[in-house]
Amino acid sequence: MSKLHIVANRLPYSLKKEADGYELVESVGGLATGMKSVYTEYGGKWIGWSGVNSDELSPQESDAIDQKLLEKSCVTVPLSEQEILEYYEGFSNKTVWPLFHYFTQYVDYSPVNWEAYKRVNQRFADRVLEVAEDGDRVWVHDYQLLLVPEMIKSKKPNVTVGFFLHIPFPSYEVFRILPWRMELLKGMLGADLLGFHIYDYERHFLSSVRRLYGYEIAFNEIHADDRIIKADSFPMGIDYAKFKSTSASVMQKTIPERSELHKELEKYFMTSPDRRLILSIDRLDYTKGIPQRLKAFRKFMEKYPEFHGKVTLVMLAVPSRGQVEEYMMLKKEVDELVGNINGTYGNINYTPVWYFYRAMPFENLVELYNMSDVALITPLRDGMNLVAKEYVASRGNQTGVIVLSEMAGVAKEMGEAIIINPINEDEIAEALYRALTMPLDEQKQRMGYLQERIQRYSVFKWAGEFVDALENVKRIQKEFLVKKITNSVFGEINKRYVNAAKRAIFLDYDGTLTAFHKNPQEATPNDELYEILNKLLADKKNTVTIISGRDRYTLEKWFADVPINLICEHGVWLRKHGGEWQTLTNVNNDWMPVIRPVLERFVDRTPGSFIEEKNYSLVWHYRKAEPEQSLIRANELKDELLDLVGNLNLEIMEGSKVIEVKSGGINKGIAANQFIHNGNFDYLMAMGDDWTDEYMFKELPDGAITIKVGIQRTSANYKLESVDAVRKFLRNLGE
Ligand code: ADQ
Repeated sequence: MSKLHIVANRLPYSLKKEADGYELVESVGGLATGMKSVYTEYGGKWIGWSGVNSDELSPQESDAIDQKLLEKSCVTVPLSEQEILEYYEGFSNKTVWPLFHYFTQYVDYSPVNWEAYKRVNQRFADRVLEVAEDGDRVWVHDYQLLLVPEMIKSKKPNVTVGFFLHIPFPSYEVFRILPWRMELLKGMLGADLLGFHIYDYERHFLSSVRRLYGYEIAFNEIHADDRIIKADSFPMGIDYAKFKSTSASVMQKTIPERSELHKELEKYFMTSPDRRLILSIDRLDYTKGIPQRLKAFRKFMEKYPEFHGKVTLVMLAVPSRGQVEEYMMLKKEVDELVGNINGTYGNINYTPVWYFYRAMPFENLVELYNMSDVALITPLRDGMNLVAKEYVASRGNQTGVIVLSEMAGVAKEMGEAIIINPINEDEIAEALYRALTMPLDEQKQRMGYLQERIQRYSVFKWAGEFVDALENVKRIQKEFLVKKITNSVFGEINKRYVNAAKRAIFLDYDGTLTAFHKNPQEATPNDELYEILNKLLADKKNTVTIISGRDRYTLEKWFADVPINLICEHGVWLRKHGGEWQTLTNVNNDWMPVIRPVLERFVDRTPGSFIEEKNYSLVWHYRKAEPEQSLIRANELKDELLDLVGNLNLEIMEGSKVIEVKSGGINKGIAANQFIHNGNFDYLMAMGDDWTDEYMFKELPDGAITIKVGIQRTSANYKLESVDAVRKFLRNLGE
């Protein structure tokens, strides 16, 4: 079975220095829990940093640590102090982190840090390349390693790469600010599957890919140059059972067995039956909205004096990135606000805010979840926020209310929480009042729904679904490979070609023989193409026809000196070499005055788009228009046209960034079949890249060699990935 390796900035163990060397301490974070089940099950390795500065280790210590970790299937990536400063604290935490959380004012654009980020990402990738074999799967995690997928893929294309981003992916308007945006996207696009917590991040990512790389995107499939890449959302879950069972067991402990914290909390509740606890837990980070939360609590105290002496906010802040200036300032602000609230509303017997600036042991955390009436979770931006889910899992008696920021990814899954805007102090104060006075029945009903949902989609399910989706992309990619013209397939096609006595070859023009151009009139044939066509035409057994949607004047001009047949406007016009233009069907264009004004309206509303008028069709081109707006407009236009075309016997054809309206009863398939009628050809071949060519692929007789250019689904028998591949193919035919 193919292995599955995990790559993350940190390993699932940290190191503790003891008198006789370093000890491994197992991490309990969400990622470590979820991934451990995955990489052990599939026999892979976990590649990451041990958390210790490599400058501090002697070579012997370093070897001993590597060995210990290897016994746990972990492969270390050493980082020096300088690298930690530049790659981790620098580019990861001072550039990507603030930018992706929309804190653009905090972003540090240091080229030195960027260079270190590239170097360290390469080191991670190199370690992966040492352990991953062809056919293995690799799952890369998070914003510290955005370049790793491509660094793996470019060296080992047969390794399937997944990537999951744990933080938000920002809107294109924010992402574009970064000078290294192209490189970061390219790095991510090395993955076969990209996972995000919620659809909004996925959509932002796809939008950046479309705008910066111009790739076609069909739903959530990116058609990159020669590969299909998938993006999808997978909302990360928690180890629900662990929180649930710990919560039950801590509450069943006898009084002497209980923790100090537990006893203190019980004392607090004993003083009065009206006492209430509000819980706030996060890393001390500017994205978490802690000062705003404190201000909202102050507002609540101001508005509802009846709660003085009865309500306490327990605020846990885990120290984080304490050397960075913004974090130091944040700490100062939080300290001052806590002091201010306690000074204003506290007295000898009552402290409104209990503030803990430290990490808590797991059991204490669960005790707090279990004993708090309200969870106040108000990040300004948060990829997901697992605290909200942990609170839900720990509520044994199904009471408790969550006041939750709409800016946290988790809000999408928690319609039963009281959803607030984290900047709106009044709204939060009101929400607190509502939460504290919510009837128990209502609390239980809401919590019941939440528990059912969060329990179902645990971290294990999440990991499992991602791995399944990775398999699925592999399958889609294989489908493409099945039709791909490999050397041996080419050999077969060529053998039939060489043995044939009379051949008909139909070649689409744009996107097949020549790459697309923003201005269609500039997509002229070059010398290489003339040479390829002339070589084909020199063989007297060949009848070669260009079959295109273009108008006849353009093709006539471009191919004036080439002895080739032309079929234009999707089959309206035919000119055999040396002959006159003739129409293949009886058509008229009385309908044009009805349709043209509709298209004109769309041109006015879609800057960059324009209309092309052919003899028997009208075309709306939108290749030069803003990509996302024009997609919406194209759908609107199709809707509007659908209402009109039925009565007028017209057809709507959707090509590559064009919508064409033409008289019914004409298409490339009908035209090609008329052309070969009675021709006694024993070798038929058709090549094309878009939807209009599918008519040829479907309607040519069985046995025809039909070739789709591009990676989209097709009814053709074969696929070639690009114009370059088409040219190479044609050049080699008959050799
Ligand atoms: P974080 O920003 O770290 O994670 P979050 O998802 O809330 O945010 O996870 C915090 C974890 O730390 C929780 O498991 C919590 O129990 C624990 N924790 C918090 N305070 C603690 C304390 N005082 N003592 C001990 N433990 C404490 C990033 C993204 C999130 C995303 C996760 C997972 O920023 O948006 O949900 O990754 O993808």
